[in-house]
Amino acid sequence: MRVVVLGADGYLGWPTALHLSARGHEVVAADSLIRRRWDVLCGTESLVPIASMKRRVERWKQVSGKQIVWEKLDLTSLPDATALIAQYQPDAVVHFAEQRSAPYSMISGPHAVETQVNNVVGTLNLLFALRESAPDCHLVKLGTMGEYGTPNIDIEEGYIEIEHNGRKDRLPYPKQPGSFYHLSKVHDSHNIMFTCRAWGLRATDLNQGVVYGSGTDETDMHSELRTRFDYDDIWGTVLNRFCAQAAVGHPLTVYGKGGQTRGLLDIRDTVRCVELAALNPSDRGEFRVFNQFTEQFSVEQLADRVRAARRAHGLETSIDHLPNPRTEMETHYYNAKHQRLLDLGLVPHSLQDSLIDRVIGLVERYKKRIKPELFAPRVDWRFGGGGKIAAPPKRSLHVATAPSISARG
Ligand code: NAD
Ligand code: USQ
Repeated sequence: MRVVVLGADGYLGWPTALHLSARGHEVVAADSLIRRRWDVLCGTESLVPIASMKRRVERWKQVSGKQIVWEKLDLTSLPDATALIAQYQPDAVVHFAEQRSAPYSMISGPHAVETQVNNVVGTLNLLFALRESAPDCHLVKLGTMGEYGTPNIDIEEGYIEIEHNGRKDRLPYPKQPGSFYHLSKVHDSHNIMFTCRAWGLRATDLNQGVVYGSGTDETDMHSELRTRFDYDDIWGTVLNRFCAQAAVGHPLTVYGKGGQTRGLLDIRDTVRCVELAALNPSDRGEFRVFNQFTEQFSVEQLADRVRAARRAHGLETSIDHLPNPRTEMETHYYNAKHQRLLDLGLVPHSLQDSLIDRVIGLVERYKKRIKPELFAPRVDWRFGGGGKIAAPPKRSLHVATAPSISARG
């Protein structure tokens, strides 16, 4: 396949680009590099030093003999999105390119607006670019399990059969997202579903759970191929944060009671799931949803797993229950289906102590770069970021002048 990977400079986009290239697909990697600027604004930084995209693709060519084409591009520019799709005519587009932090989206009004404009406008531009230049291309879009929230019934994969007043239908599963970021994914899902119905596009929404792990076989091949590792309060995901905290002897920061339950997966499964989805495209006009996670854990269970892995080496780790900065249920029912990727052949990695040891080992190597002040949460769902994190810079949206109605006939 020829695959365009959008968001290819990110934690998941870069390993996915490498994985697809290693498996013989033609890869075009695109990113605006905005995440590196968001890090500066938040006072955060990948724990593992990451090479520039130019350097990464050069190193990959040298290590593997394979070429990845690199394009710097902001998806919020409609002309740029259109030109990219028209130039490469991809079989599949894998879309990771969004502001993906829930805490970032809850800092202030401008951060919420920036998140939703970046994500919703970027995805809309991509949909128009696909309609214009590659209507047969399969869009593989990264959504999130957080679109569903934590309902008191089983979570299905995208759709639910409902019987109401004696009539039945298969309808989109109800959405109860927990942040302005998670809401942006819901808005994307609706826009994509609509364009499948209205224009006959084909798309798969991968409602992914929380990812953990420090890399993949390909990122481990050379220090300049490593992907980012976030451990801070804004970008760090829960298990990676707990591993970083354990590595430096900091108490694990469980928010509230810790009964919050989420679907999780190993980063090595993310890259495989994306490839499986791309290799098995949906039909024209079909909006398909896969729940992309492999196991579910409560936050407390994750903390216990990290503590047990340390104890196996004779090391004690303490757990702090901090007041929860988020508005979320701390004890609740959670049972989410995740069968469809298994049906396509996913052989999942379950969470093992050896993986926790590996992540902690990586953190220990870069432990001098840890800023312990980034372990405590700075953003509160009710009161925002208290003005301590810089406001996003003003960005203009490069929306092309629309052709006149008469010109389009
Ligand atoms: P990341 O922040 O590491 O990477 C996202 C990349 O997208 C960054 O390199 C950024 O520069 C780029 N980007 C953002 N907006 C862009 C735009 N308008 N134009 C071009 N590039 C842009 O995030 P990640 O952890 O790799 O997540 C990738 C995707 O997967 C996101 O959509 C996220 O919502 C989804 N996801 C992530 C997780 C997780 O645990 N990391 C879980 C579920 C879903
Ligand atoms: N949590 C703690 N302590 C911490 C960090 C988090 O208890 O130090 C808790 C949170 O309160 C939450 C859970 O752990 O209940 C998960 O938090 P997270 O920061 O790991 O994940 P989240 O904010 O949901 O976002 C991450 C990614 C996002 C992706 C999402 C998948 O940043 O891009 O969409 O995971 S999901 O959670 O399934 O929606």
